[in-house]
Amino acid sequence: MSLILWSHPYAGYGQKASVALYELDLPFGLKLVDAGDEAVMAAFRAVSPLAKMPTLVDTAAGKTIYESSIVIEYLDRLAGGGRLIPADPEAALEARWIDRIIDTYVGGPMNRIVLGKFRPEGQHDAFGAAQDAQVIATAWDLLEARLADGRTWGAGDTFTLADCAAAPILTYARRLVPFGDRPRLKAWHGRLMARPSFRRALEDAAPFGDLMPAPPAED
Ligand SMILES: N[C@@H](CCC(=O)N[C@@H](CS)C(=O)NCC(=O)O)C(=O)O
Repeated sequence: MSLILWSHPYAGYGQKASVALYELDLPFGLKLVDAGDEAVMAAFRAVSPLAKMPTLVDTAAGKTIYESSIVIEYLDRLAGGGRLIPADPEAALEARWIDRIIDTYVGGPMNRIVLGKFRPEGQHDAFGAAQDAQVIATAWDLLEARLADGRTWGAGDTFTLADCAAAPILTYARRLVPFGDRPRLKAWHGRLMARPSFRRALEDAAPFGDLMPAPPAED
């Protein structure tokens, strides 16, 4: 097996890569990133100096790929191209744009809010967390408006990079900032939840329990 994914099944960005692997039907081996195991973490840092999941190693090509979006670009090309990154340049631009919005204005602030919850007593940053929540709410508005053209998936009528990003990140982030009265966003997320590739990623995560320091989404 030439593809090795350094990840944790519960990690949102890790799921983003595994959704892509499942969509493209590419076999891979998981190297479990266990933050509590110093030997594993030392090995992970040797492969990936920033120690960010996912990190993909293609042993056949002798390549290590960092950053989930770049991992997906690489995997799509490996699988023949034109699926998760559409062949049409305009459609590809839209997929990358949605992916950037989700990564920068949902996933980034979400991870800061979550990490903030694990800070020691007296070290919390309520002002920063409120600002991050506002950024996520603005991203929800942007996505709701973008979905107004009736598209089925994040960037059009086929499942792309945009959906690989959205499936896990929306699932976690809506627990911090509810979708509220944004029916198109809610309906898109419903379709993502039913997608077999994401269901597999959720099944991979299930044995680890619910590690998210926020109540389940109610809206
Ligand atoms: N922009 C990065 C974000 C990756 C990221 O933040 N991954 C999280 C897991 S969801 C992580 O590795 N966290 C561990 C840490 O920051 O120490 C990507 O797209 O790959």
